[in-house]
Amino acid sequence: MLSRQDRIEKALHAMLPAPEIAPRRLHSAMRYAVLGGGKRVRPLLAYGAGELASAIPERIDFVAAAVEMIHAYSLVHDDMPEMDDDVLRRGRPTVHVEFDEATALLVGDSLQSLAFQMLSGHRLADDPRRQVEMIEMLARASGSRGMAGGQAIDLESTAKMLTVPELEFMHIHKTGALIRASVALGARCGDALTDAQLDQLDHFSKFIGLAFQVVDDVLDADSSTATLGKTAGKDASNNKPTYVSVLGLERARALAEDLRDDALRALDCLPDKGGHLRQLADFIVLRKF
Ligand code: GRG
Repeated sequence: MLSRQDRIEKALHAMLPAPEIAPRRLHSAMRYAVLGGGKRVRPLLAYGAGELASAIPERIDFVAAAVEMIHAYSLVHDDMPEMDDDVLRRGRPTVHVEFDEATALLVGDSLQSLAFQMLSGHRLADDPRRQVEMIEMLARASGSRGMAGGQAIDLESTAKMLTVPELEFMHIHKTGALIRASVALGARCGDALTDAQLDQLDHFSKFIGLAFQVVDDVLDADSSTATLGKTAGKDASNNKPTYVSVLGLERARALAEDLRDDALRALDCLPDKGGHLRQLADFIVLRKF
């Protein structure tokens, strides 16, 4: 049996257009953006939630690949000079550096479309209404009321001192919405969970999404470019408000632990106490990159 990590690599490989298919440069750049490493946190969350719901693994593959495609698109656009202006991602030159800016824009656009093609072109749920609901969930999580909206708030926040609730609002959208959708969509590939259990999973994903961002801020402040595979210290050099700039390093670390504990508590009433999601919660908080 393939590990979850192998499953997602294989699925992404198969779902991305082959580099020999025209337009070859765009397809090569899409593969470069998606297949070049990455922790695959969002797909792993989708598998973890899908397993709890006794979903058919082939169904979860499409959801896991779709959320990773949306994530990869966001990274490609975020790295462009108009946004974060970065040259290093996943230990390699960013897409606009390796290819060019116009290609990077098109990579993001095409990955977003491909994600929705994966969710709409394959059977993911027995009830078609549930599948439409799932597609809508990903659309909301990615758009102006979700990730893209969070990015807009982030851009407006440069050089501002935010309060903790304001920071939280930004990150619930920018990072949290896609993490929440990854769990929710994975869980909806199966039907073994009650509505109350789905609600508990949603609590888990909200806590773990915020914990993910707090840890990201800590690592940016406290780790090296070589370890992270992306430019360290970017938040401070871009004058961005972060959990570290607002709370300080130690309190930010403690907050990440508290959020992890809240997330784990939310899993207690789920089958196998949340199974693989418990390990993922630890990985998200203890990770070094
Ligand atoms: C451009 C619409 C648009 C949105 C961009 C998510 C995002 C919004 C920007 C990424 C910038 C950033 C560093 C956000 C902080 C948290 C985050 C998403 C980190 C990167 O995700 P990881 O650590 O990356 O899961 P890998 O490479 O492991 O997949």
